[in-house]
Amino acid sequence: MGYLAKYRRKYGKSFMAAIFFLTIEALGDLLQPTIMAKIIDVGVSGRDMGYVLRMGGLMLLITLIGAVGASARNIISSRVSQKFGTELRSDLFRKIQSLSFRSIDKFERASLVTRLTNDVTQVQNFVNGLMRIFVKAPLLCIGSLIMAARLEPELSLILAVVVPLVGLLIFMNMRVGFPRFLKVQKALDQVNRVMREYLSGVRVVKAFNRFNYETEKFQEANAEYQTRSVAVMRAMSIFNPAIMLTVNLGILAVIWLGGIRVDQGQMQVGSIIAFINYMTQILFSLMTISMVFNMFVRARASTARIGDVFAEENPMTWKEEAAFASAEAKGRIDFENVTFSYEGEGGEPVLKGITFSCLPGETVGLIGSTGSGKSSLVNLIPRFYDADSGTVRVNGRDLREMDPHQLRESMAVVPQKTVLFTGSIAANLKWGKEDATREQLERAAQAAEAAEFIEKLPEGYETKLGQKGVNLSGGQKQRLSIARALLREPDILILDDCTSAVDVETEARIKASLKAYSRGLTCLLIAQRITSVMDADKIVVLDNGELVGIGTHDELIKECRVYQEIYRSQIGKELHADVNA
Ligand code: DUT
Ligand code: MG
Repeated sequence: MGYLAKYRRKYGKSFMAAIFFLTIEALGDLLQPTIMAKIIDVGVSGRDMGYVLRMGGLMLLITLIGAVGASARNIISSRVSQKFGTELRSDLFRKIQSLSFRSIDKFERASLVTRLTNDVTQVQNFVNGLMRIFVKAPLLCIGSLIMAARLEPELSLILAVVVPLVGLLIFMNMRVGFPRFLKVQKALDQVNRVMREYLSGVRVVKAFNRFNYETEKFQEANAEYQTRSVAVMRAMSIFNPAIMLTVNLGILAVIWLGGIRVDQGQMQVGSIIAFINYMTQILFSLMTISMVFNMFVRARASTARIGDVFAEENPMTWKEEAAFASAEAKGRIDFENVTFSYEGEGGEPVLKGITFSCLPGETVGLIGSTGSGKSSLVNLIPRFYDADSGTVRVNGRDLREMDPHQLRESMAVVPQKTVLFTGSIAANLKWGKEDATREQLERAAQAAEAAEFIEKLPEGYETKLGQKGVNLSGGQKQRLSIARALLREPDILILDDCTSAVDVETEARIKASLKAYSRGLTCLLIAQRITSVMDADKIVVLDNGELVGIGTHDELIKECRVYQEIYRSQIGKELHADVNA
């Protein structure tokens, strides 16, 4: 995982410090049984109270040093893992922000959230665990083996049988457990996915009374999760008792053989106790190792998922030089034989050979049936996506040479789907211009026909939106989002069907004030209603990704079949409505 190298470099030293203290702690643990054996064998059996006290003191001292080591290691490992997790999370967040729309489409938003939260936490926990127990376990295991062998070389023969046997059992445990464990992870992902889908569509679910269907879907996923978990537990269930049995048989053998040797005067009782202590320490560390391996499997899956995001390259390039728009080209947009598909070159094109221009100061209407590619077309202008072939020019410059960041400074987009953020109305508007004054806010709100309803709200511009705040109607939100765009004082304004929830008169007023608000503004206006675009300087008609007509209303109504159809269907209906009224 290449991206982890940075953190390895940064936290390597602290990590080693934690390992150092961990070693002290482990050494303390290793010495204890031997000292105890001495106390029993020399002190107690020799009735030497002074020796017992001296060795007891030593034992206390070692315990103290071990405790200090443990505390230091605890402090370091918590700090390092927390810092590492926080940094990884914010790096990932920054990376996600830099992703192109194509990449975001690819990952699916919800999964990016899981990567940012759950996956980072898994890796963080693993790093923490690594510093706490992982290194300690092999240390204790090998150390205990050596100490035990030094203490009683003959009894170590039992270890030579028991330890490989336990090792084998643990290995088999992991072999059986891993694949099943991965399946549990997958099932859990599925439970999360169903839940996410339900929550994001909860209104629709309730509206269509699909509650039972959703519940069933959830129960299915949940049951699958249960089955998988039970399968793991069942497969694993024989191993722990088997390990315990093996070790206990080993202890039995130690006591039995040790007893014989004590009888023969070749060995002392304390050594047997110490030996058994070492044996349980070995067992304990082997079990810890297997536990950490479990954590490792999870962390590895998470690391890979995070790595996928970091590996995602933004293929957009640009030239560094400052973009100077010549005065006469400022606000100009040109499409030249543009073809575009969401899958990238070779995919099903949603725009085919589009050629047209918006001159500075023009208002260009964009109309066409739903799915005809209107939004896709305007998405190319702020470089949300790059065209597969053909050229898009803004201010007379090829977009492929322009820094998207700089490009977007000079334009404002009102997206089809209104997005407002938690916070006050004023804060939301200021997205358009951070340092906007109150007058500027009011002027933009006025132009977007939003001022009136904002002033009626109890707290006016300071009214909080979103969670715990007020909820606005669809049309009110649309007008706020127009005001936000206007505040930017852009050269190019793109309105993607953003008056769909506003009544016809209000829409007409908004359109009238747009021109007055900002002179020389190039405006691209997408609409479903033909009345919204009828008075534009130029109307572009899209049909199924192709440009099928361009011109003024009068020209199109004569020549363009698609335009005629839209006109007939909409205006016809409205006349009909008038008659009924
Ligand atoms: N499309 C995608 N991926 C997207 C967005 C759209 O594949 O992220 C497809 C769906 C459709 C085509 O592109 O077949 C054109 O969609 P677009 O949103 O551009 O259509 P529209 O003219 O804006 O439709 P509407 O009036 O419903 O907004
Ligand atoms: Mg659209």
